Amino acid sequence: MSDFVKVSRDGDVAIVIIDNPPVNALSFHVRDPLMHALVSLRGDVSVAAIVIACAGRTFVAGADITEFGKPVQQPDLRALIVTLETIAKPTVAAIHGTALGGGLELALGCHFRVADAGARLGLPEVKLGLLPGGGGTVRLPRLVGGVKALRMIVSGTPIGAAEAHAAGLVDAVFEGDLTTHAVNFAREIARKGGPFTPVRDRDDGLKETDLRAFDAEAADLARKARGLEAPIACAQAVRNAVTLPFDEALAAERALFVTLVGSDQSRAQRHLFFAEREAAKLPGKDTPKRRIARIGVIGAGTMGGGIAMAFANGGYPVTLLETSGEALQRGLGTIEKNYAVSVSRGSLTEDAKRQRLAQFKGSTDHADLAECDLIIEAVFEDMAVKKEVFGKLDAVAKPGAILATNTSYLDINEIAGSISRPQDVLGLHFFSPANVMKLLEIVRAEKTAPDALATVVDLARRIGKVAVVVGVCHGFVGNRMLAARGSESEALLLEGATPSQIDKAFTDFGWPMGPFQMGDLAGLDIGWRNRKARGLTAVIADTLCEQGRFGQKTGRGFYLYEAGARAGVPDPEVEALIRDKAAERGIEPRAIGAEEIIERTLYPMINEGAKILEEKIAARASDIDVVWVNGYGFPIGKGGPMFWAGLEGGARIVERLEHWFRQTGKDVFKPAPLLKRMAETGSWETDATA
Ligand code: T1G
Repeated sequence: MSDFVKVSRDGDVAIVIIDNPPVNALSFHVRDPLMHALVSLRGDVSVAAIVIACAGRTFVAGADITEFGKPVQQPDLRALIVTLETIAKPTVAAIHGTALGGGLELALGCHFRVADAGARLGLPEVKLGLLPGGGGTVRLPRLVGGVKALRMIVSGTPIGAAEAHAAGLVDAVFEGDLTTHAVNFAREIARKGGPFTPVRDRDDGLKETDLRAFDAEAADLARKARGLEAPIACAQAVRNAVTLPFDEALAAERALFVTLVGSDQSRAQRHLFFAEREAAKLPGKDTPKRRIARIGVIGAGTMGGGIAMAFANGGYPVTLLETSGEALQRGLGTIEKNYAVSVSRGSLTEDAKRQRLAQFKGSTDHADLAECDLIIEAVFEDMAVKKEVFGKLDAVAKPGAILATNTSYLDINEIAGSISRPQDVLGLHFFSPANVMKLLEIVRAEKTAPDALATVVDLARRIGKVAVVVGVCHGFVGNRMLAARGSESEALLLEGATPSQIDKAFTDFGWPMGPFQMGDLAGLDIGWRNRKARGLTAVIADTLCEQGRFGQKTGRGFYLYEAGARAGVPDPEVEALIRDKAAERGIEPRAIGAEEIIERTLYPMINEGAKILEEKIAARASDIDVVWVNGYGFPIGKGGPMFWAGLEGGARIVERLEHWFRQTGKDVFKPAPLLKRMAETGSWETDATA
């Protein structure tokens, strides 16, 4: 017996309970006693059937990810499953919560699987840069067929119990006391008598697999892999299951797994898994939270409407305030249209759309915000306007209401200092579209109360956002580093790189799009307005805006957009403009390679990240990675800018920054002390975080 695996009896049925909080990961201290229990029960003639279940909130959620990269301690998961399949008496996995990864693979080692109606089952290893390494790629197709197994394993998306039952992955779905149902199920199966066929010897699913359809689907998925190795390996492993004998396919799976688990991409994705969870942790773990029942949003424009939807989608009633009935109706109309689009795409039911729309209450009277527990303003990005709004909130909001600004840049300490309750003020920086983008920068101002901060961090999780707590500075973490990343864009254009060449260097790196494609998509006028407000210029972008070329929305920006096209094509007029401006400055254009483009854009961005850590604007380097992966599309296979800096090598980054500093004299290339220290130690730890 062990604390992590307990065996009890219900007559002739043995019940093995795994109890390894919080998610019953298959750590060594579970595998070892579990193996002993299975071997003992296998030989126990008084046992007619075996049920494997879990205590706590979920069935096994996978191998223990913290064990990866360390020597494997036997028995490993594969040995457990092999032992399971030597047991002649019926074995039944009783699944509740989420059976994921190694947890589902353990269940596939059983003859039967029964599930609670609310259970979800999946093989999400691809999200860690891996593939199911416990036989999941070879056993799952035998039950659900090759194409469904391919989709489940390459997407990593779990399926519900009903779908799993329909697909043949589970043998029964129950409501209520799952263990009792599982015991009765096992006893009935034993009574009927065997033999009981292990999944490895079943071919129900394989027979129905159409290899041509499979290969077509696999090719399509490969095109979407965007440089990630794991999705390709997953597809190959499932194809092996469909075309090779079991043991050959299993050996091939193992080889692919070993390659992936040692890869930088998987290390990067495992880093991000823990980084996202770390980012949401605050000092003072048990800080009391304020009660949040109703949300107020001021401004029903693009951002305000998206923020309101994000909360309505999370089940919160929202009071949406605008300055006029006409603006309010326009905002509510846009929200309704957005939900209608989701319904037409099949990602939302009509009923859910009605429920969400019912969460909204429109108003043009600030007094209606008095009942709100959290009020977020998404008004014009101007300090005077923000202060005016907060002055009104100070007068109408209930005591203890949290007052949040969605500002991207402005000084939240100044906003907080303009009202009587700075302890209730913080920033909630959503990313557009706010109802879609996962990232939420939570900006802690100097006087923000700890419970207000803890409340919104918890709230972020409840509405499905990835929260990162950041400090006050111009642009916080994401936009401040974005400015550093783009500071050389114009210089690179004037020196001879075309927008397409720069964008291609980015997409080849793994970004979904390059800076000029992104500018055209977001609208060049946004940056133009920001630059003018700060007295800055960007000769090419400013000229384009003066010509009314704002990007996709005007059909012309850095690129030309044929009617309605999403992808732009190079515009000879823009390239001529760049050449003219270069000539005016006596700059002789030259060929500029991708390596130089990356050095003059991403290295300054990492340097700015080092400064952000030195200034304690971010608590951890991994927080910066979480911001960039979830807010700006930094390729997950590179783990975020600060993790990638480790792969690239701090010394190389310092050396190249010093080179460009000598070439240009620009501060953006002057290596930050912490970056130099990281180049020596390999670590981003600062004195404060060490
Ligand atoms: N290993 C170790 N720790 C884990 C873990 C895991 N598999 N899953 C979660 N944790 C920790 C997590 O870090 C957090 O810790 C706490 O548990 C609660 O997690 C061989 C190779 C199950 C849906 O990828 O998707 O099996 O921050 O905050 O929101 O083929 O956890 O409290 O210290 O996420 O309720 C495959 C990963 C592994 C599933 C629950 N399995 N986990 O979500 O809680 S690889 C996965 C999740 C594998 C085999 C392969 C989620 C969850 P802390 P949480 P949650």
